[in-house]
Amino acid sequence: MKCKRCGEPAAVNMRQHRLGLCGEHYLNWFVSQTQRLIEKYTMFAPEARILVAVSGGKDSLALWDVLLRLGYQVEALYIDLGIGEGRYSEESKKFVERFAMDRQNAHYRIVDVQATYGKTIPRLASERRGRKVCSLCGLVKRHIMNRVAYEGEFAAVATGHNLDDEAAVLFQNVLHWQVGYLARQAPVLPSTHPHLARKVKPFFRFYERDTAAYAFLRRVDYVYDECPYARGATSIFYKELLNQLEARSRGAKQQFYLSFLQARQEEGLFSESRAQLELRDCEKCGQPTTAPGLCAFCRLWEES
Ligand code: Q46
Ligand code: ZN
Ligand code: ZN
Repeated sequence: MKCKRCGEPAAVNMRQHRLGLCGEHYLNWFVSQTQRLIEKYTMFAPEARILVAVSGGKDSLALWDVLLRLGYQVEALYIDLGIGEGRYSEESKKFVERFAMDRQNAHYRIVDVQATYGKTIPRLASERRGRKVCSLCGLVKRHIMNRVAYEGEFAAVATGHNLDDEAAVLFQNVLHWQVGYLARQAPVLPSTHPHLARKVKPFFRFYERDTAAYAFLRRVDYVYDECPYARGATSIFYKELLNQLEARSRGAKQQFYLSFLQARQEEGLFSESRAQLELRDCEKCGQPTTAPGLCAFCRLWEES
């Protein structure tokens, strides 16, 4: 296949778009597509300060790279969860530090969960038998992102979720008919409380292999190992299923997710379930909670 722009051999072939591009034109296309989506979905304004959540993986580092190239005022946040007896988290952190060292203006901050709150995620989970590590981890990460965004007065938190991630979550939510989750699954989540950050996903239209191609062509070095707790996760199984579907029917993954968004936006699917729950301020941290007293995050640490 040849590059559609210049006729040179294509380095990336996006079957879902029937588009092949050489390395140079692919990188330009990827960056301008991201900008187009930021504007189309009014994710954030050109002068806004953005906090990008980075894990050391390809998607979040690629997003940081693209936002810097687009000239946004962006700062990264790495949350050290203390996973893999520190090894996995340490490794991941090194990729974040190396990324920043190679680029001017790549500012970042690190929140070390153990140093800040007293325990690593695996330690916390071992004391909370019956609760899944990933559910505790998600709760802690969300809290920290909201806190840092609030304290640092960032306009939004950007994450590197791609279309494969979003389609797998959608598949899971549909399989269990999780109406509440379906109502809140979107590329832009507005802030509904002063302590709750606006959340945006500028890569939500890219296939995972497209973000991998971008990272490869830009020589972004990232952590290859997965979090040990991700192994065997159902979300990975759902991704494999969707990839099988995609292999049979080109563009199926994209259609599955984008049709959902369209039905949500144009036909008001799940709009009734989006009605706001009454939120109160947590007595300790000020973040919103539906329960009186402490929020789930503060309760977690009070109990431990
Ligand atoms: S980091 Fe945390 Fe993930 Fe690891 S423990 Fe689970 S949620 S898998 S994105
Ligand atoms: Zn070209
Ligand atoms: Zn709280």
